[in-house]
Amino acid sequence: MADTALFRDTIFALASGATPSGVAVVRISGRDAASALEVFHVKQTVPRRAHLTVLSNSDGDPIDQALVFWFPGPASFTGEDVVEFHLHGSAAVLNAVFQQLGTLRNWRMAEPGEFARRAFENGKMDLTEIEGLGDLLAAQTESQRRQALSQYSGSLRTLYDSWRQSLLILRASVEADFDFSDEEDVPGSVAEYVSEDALSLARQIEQHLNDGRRGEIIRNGLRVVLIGLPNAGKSSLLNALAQKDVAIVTEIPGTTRDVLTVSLNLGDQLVILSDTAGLRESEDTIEQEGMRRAEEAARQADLVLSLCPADQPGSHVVFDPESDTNFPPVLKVRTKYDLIDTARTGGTFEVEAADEIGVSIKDGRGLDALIAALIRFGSVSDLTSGENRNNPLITRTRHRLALQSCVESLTQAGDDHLPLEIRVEYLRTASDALGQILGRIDVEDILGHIFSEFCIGK
Ligand SMILES: Nc1nc2c(ncn2[C@@H]2O[C@H](COP(=O)(O)OP(=O)(O)OP(=O)(O)O)[C@@H](O)[C@H]2O)c(=O)[nH]1
Ligand SMILES: [Mg+2]
Repeated sequence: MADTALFRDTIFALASGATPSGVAVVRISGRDAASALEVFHVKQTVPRRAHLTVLSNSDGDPIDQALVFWFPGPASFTGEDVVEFHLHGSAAVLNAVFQQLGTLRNWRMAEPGEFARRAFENGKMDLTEIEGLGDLLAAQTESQRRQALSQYSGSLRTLYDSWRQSLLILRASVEADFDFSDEEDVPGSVAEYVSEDALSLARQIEQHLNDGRRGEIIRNGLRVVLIGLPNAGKSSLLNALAQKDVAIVTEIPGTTRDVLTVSLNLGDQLVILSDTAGLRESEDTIEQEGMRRAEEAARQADLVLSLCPADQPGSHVVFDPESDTNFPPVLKVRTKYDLIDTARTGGTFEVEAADEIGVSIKDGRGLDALIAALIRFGSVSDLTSGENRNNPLITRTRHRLALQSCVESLTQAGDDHLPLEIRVEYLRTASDALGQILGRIDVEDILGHIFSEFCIGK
């Protein structure tokens, strides 16, 4: 067990939700955790077994009836000695327990994420598993839950560890060949197999990177932005999808000025949907600012829905995506589709084109098809289940950047114009990049950030 100042104190915290609650779990971890049992006069406990007893204070007066768990380290969440009290969830019970624990020397309340930090430092979990745990606690949709659980259970760790392992073996064998070559009997194949192995791993990692950001979309939500002419029906569509009157709808063009965002759970997919100001030539300063914001939001989206009313054919507005390869994908939506039936004879109405989805919020048609298209775009429904479980997705920019730098190093390592000594060095930086994702090396500066996102008690 790592023995630094980090582990000097025995820490305690409420590990369950806000009181009052049916049950409140107090978690205690540290080298003196066992003395919590003596302090409350708990007679005997069998490790990892529930023990129903009464906790009493120093005067022998009962505090509460509790279930007590005793997890001697290292077989515990943190790897240290851990005690858990399952109490009745009232403020008074918790105050009495915390007051007693606070009198002990070198005992204190835990900081946010401190239990997880200890688990990490004691090698119980790597950084991807810690992040998976954080995501699991924050999960709101089924797909987030599945993905987080898979990462918490080690899916990314297993994959990255196996890549790191094969790099270590490759380096070791090259270095062994180096020693051998001192004896003037140079095996010609060394340079070749370094190239072959490094480039083949680079290809595997590139394939893993080339996932359409689906893991990040599951975790952060699919960012969808509605754009179109004034009165195209953007705010009406947002309200229909949110099933709430969130945005103001009027027949006056230019109603919406600000970007308005709602979070929706569509078919297990978290969708962050934004309504924007209608796009048209305007002298109005407020409207111009609204359009600037609309464009900015659209450029940051994963998917843009470009709305065009059925009675205004050919008026899809997009910020010239043709000339901008970085513009997000656009899905065309033909709104007010109910108007088609009433005025088909007028000749100005355009039927839905092959690449469009026709919707009407008046009679609800096309809304299911639109939702299905959004879910398909996020294409998450089966990604985190079944066979895809063995194909874990990247869930954070942190992972993506490290994997990209790993691929760069591997490409250099595979370059047979470079001297072998340099290429071996690139193998090392490649495996360090993987080590950083796992938190095995050089991550002190990001640890504070990751653990501070946890709640107290985790
Ligand atoms: N018939 C019909 N009318 C619709 C439909 N959707 C919206 N409308 C009407 O079209 C008008 C404009 O709707 P909004 O949702 O405010 O349009 P918008 O695109 O948000 O407009 P701005 O905020 O001005 O850019 C309102 O009078 C709505 O009632 C539809 O599906 N069918
Ligand atoms: Mg609007």
